[in-house]
Amino acid sequence: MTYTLYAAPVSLFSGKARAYLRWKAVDFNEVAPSTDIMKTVLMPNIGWPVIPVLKTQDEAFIQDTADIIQHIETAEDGPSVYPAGPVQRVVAELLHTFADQWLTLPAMHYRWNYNEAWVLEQFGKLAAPDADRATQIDIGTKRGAMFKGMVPMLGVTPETIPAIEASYLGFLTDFSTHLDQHEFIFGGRPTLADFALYGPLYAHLYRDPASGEIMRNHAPNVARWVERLRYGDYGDGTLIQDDVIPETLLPLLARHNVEHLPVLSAINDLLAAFEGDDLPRALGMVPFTVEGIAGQTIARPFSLFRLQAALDAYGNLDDIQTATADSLLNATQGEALKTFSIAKRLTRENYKLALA
Ligand SMILES: N[C@@H](CCC(=O)N[C@@H](CS)C(=O)NCC(=O)O)C(=O)O
Repeated sequence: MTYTLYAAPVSLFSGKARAYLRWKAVDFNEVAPSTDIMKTVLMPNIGWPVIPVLKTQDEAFIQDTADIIQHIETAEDGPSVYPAGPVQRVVAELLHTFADQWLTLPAMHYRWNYNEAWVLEQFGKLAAPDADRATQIDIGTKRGAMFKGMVPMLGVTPETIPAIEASYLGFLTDFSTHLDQHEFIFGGRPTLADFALYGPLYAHLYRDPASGEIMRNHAPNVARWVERLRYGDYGDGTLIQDDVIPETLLPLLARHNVEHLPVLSAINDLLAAFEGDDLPRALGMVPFTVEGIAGQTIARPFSLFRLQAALDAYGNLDDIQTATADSLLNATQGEALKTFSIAKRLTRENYKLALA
């Protein structure tokens, strides 16, 4: 008996889940979310159209990549995806937040502003695998409209595009410098942060043809890291010991703290003011600044749910570990994280974000 992963090559979070399951050597079949699968499996069991979804041997359905990972970590043998060091765990969860909730800006920008025709056809092939090409493009255009519509909501506009591109290329340079010295985020095998980063860096920024060319030209090292995860070249297995954080990760953390932390803080203010029981997917718009250029981005309370995992890991540190984490935060413009408190504790209920 195997697991079933409802997922698609074109989907960001599918890439994250698939790469993790492969590394974990879990036996699974991947099923594409055709219109029929959406109607007969995903909608009845999850309640809204989303991938990836994991079905277990007991016919239980799991949605949200963090929940899928956590479930498999408990249910299956093998090395842990979570780094052993408690401070490393904080860093992993921060990079998880950065990858899932902030690198989606360049991911969506490059997909929709450099690869639109290609991606619409991909959407069509998924929805109607047996239809002719013209029909697929037509269906794909309809299916893709929602995702395309998200691009300006994320804050990708003619004014912000040069800054988003400059920041992404800066990120690629920083990550490349890290990969000059380490095969993965914490050394000789992938951990949570690698799979999280693989989400945006695979489907949208490597596999979409025009994006892949940019990555290979600007940061061939990062393209090779994508390929290591894609083809199962997992390194010698030795992680960096003694809870050491490689210096080369500091620029990645700093980019998160400078660009995304003020956004998280503004979303937290909206969450504090929110009254009601059912959390909407967005609480309005909040300002951001990237490379000196200001924009507005959608205030997703889900982003705080990822941050909550990082803050929980930080809260679990003992005094000595807290001092280490604090000097790391001081060195990466992350001081605000030391006292950050999520306005209302968040959880997942019925495959949705909810107030705990
Ligand atoms: N937090 C979710 C995100 C899943 C997600 O956003 N999936 C996209 C495809 S990559 C989707 O199906 N989105 C539909 C929607 O957001 O309405 C996870 O980690 O699984």
